[in-house]
Amino acid sequence: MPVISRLDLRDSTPADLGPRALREVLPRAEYDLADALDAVRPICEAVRDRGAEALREYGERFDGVVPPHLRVPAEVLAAALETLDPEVRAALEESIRRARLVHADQMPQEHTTRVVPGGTVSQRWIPVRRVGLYVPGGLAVYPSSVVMNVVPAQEAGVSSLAVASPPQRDNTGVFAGYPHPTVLAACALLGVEEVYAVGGAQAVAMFAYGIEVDRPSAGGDVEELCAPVDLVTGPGNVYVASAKRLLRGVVGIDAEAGPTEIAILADDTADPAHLAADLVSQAEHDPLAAAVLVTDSESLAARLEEALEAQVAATKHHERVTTALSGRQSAIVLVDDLDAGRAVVDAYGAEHLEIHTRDAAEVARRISSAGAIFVGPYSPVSLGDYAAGSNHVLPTSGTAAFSSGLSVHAFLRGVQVVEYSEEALAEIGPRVVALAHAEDLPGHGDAILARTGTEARTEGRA
Ligand code: HSO
Ligand code: ZN
Repeated sequence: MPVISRLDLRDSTPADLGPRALREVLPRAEYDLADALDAVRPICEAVRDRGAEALREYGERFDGVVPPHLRVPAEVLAAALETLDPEVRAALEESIRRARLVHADQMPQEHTTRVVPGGTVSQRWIPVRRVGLYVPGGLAVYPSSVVMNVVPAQEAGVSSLAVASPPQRDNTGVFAGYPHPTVLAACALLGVEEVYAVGGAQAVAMFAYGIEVDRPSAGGDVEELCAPVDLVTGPGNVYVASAKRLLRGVVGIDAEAGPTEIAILADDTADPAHLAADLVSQAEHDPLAAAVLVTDSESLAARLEEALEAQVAATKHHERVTTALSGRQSAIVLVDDLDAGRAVVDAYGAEHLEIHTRDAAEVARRISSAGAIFVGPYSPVSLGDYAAGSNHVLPTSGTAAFSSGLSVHAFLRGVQVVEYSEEALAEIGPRVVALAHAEDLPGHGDAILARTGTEARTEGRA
């Protein structure tokens, strides 16, 4: 079986097909939440109704361990930081520093528009009050996701912030029954003190409903209580995504992340060894991960296949990688030219898109749909995963067509502040009254007239 399949779109005209039709022929992971939604509904209800007791039961059932305390004690967070490998600590610190630079620069300006003399509309940005950040811990552990969720929230000015991550059954010593020590250390480095040993759908439910039921735990010294949050962010598996869909409305939800995706648009100048390494790098996340190369070069396609054969055989998680690359969600897509290639990657709307072409920056400027774009030979996705300064929580499954990666904007609400003087209101008054009557809402007009001195005109009044 070939390591990755081919899809030949040469002699077709992708740009004329239109994005919808094109998306139908392009490979993508089947991602159906229906079954998971049924599984997740009773879990969310149990957490709502039975609180901490249900969370402990699910810890045992799904994570194979009951946390000693649902809220990780401060001394455990401190121990995680103390025992963190210095090299990993230095790397996390640099990742945090770069992410702070980028996310601080994203902060929108407050401004006031003087619409007329005496009439202004100001734009204010107010941080969400309390957020819950989910950090997965399944096939891999994700301290980098702690950074990518916490930094934009902090830079946006969120004042109350909690992290949840599944307890790890293999933890030992003081960490037994808690999330992975590196995840805890990342929380400690960022100054996050409220961390829960809760994973999966039940973590989203805990954030949505809050946990008020308390039972003195073994030591009796930790208060197990999580106040409900206003917004939940962070990636997760299909159960986490289902819980988000179910609880959207009870709580704000930033996105339902699906399996990770990398698409590469390349011409014959690309280095196949680099491309193969980048496809493998994202395929190692998940057997459902998608890896797609779009190219106009038959020779590059052939050289990439060779490079992939060699790299897949040598990579640590080769089973996962093989499944992901040979799955129907991954392919080498051959097109006639780069214009056709651009139409294909735009229609696909990948979570990550790398550009390896002549004039890569110019090609990148013309891309209209991708979660994040990585330009040229020295900007691989794995740089962005850890330390480019960009965020790695990005839209998947084609949702880049209408949504964005995580940034400070997810944690801010824009509020318009309207202030008109008496004169400015009097000047526009007749126009408002005319529109109010056109909509048969004369009371709206009266609210203006009551102020501008003119008699109220509500019809049908004596
Ligand atoms: N590529 C993942 C993020 C990640 N990679 C975390 C390594 N660690 C989704 O963007
Ligand atoms: Zn990654």
